[in-house]
Amino acid sequence: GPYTITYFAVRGRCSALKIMLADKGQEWKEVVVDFPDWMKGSLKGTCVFGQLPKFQDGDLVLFQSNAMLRHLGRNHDAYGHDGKEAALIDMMCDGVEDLRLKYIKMIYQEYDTGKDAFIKDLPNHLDKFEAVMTKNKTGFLVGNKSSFADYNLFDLLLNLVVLSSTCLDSFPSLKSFVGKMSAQPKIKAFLDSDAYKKLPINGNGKQ
Ligand code: GSH
Repeated sequence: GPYTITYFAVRGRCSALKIMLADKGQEWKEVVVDFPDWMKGSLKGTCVFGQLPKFQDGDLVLFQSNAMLRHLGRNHDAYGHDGKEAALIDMMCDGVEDLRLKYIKMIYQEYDTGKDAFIKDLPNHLDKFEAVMTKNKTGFLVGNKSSFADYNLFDLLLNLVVLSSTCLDSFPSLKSFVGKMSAQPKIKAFLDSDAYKKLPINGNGKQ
């Protein structure tokens, strides 16, 4: 395929888009950057916001993982049927981003002191996604097929289940969503692959 992903050797902010690419039957190249090399600064200096991931689609170069998801949504028919669905998909993706940022902050800045409080507060965030998923009835957040927001939510939920194995037990729609997404043959093959399994979720080894 025309896609190249440049990132550190973690799942992190590339996992959702790789799951999406896998489900869409796409191939991609990967450039893995090790942290000592990154610290030298020459690649960082070429990144629009000084950070990875970097995503290339031919001569288009993108930074910001959610912009990458949106681009793939446009390219692979995962951005709703019309402008209204697209707006709702954007909204849900931003909601996923809010929760992902809380997760990342806890993992990198306050794992030892904040993990228990994060898990305790998690239902107050998951119930919002549960309500949307239950109301929509199709097994997806918006409309009747998977959008980039679904892949983003799915990836985050996989991380949250690693953090707290029971966190979805009181959210049947989310639990069924994770079960169904995980069982999609192309997604399952990707999640079972060494390429996926060998990568830690986060760069500091915490999960
Ligand atoms: N909002 C950005 C996105 O979604 O892509 C966040 C990117 C980000 O936080 N990148 C981190 C990074 O490049 C790794 S996940 N850290 C190294 C650095 O800042 O020098």
